[in-house]
Amino acid sequence: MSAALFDLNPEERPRRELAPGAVHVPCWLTLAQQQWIAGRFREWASGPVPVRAARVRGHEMSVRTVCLGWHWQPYQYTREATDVNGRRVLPFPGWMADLGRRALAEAAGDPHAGDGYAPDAALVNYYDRAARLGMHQDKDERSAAPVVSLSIGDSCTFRFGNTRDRGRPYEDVLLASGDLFVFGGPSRLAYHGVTKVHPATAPAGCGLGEGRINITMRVTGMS
Ligand code: MD3
Ligand code: FE
Repeated sequence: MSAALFDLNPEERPRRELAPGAVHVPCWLTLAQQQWIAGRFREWASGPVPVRAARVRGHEMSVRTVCLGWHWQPYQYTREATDVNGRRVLPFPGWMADLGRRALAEAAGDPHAGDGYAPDAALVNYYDRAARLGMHQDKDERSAAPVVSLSIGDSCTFRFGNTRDRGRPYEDVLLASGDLFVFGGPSRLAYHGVTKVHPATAPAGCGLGEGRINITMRVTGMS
């Protein structure tokens, strides 16, 4: 029995709260939804601000990112992508805010849990087979509101750590196409990263032939 195939069986990957506020819901998006979102990604990636590798302390990240609503660059949010081509980023889509509210309701098991949630920025990351994301905290937002994460394409090993430092304790979790992850409450400032992309694991029909897309929705607290 293939380990990867076994791991992707929903029975083997139950929904789980890894730590208070950190909820993993495997297989949340349908294949049709994944495919549609992958199509939107191709549009976003072509401009007005193209998908790019951000430079952090002089080093280019291996992950490439395109932003919606607000443009993220280390370590700030701006309306214009002053580190790329100076153009204003695309607006945050209404359908994505709706999806974010449904995600919070799903993660909490409470149909009203997402009612007040108004994400205004999305970082859309593209990983090729060699891309990694080092352990970091997301603390450029001025709001403690949850982050909603959606994955499409190849699966990856996601490392969920603690709020103190990059080291142990941490837990490695498989994130696969269609998975939802919500990080709120005490988990909002946990260190996390992506240690490996698993090539050729994208399910047929997800809209992405190779590589991995991750969308994170955030509330910047900016105006
Ligand atoms: C835990 N992205 O964009 S998503 C990022 O798969 C980022 O592309 C990863 O880390 C990716 O900043 C991980 C899961 C995630 C996102 C935000 C978090 C985990 C988080 C914020 C707080 C704690
Ligand atoms: Fe992050």
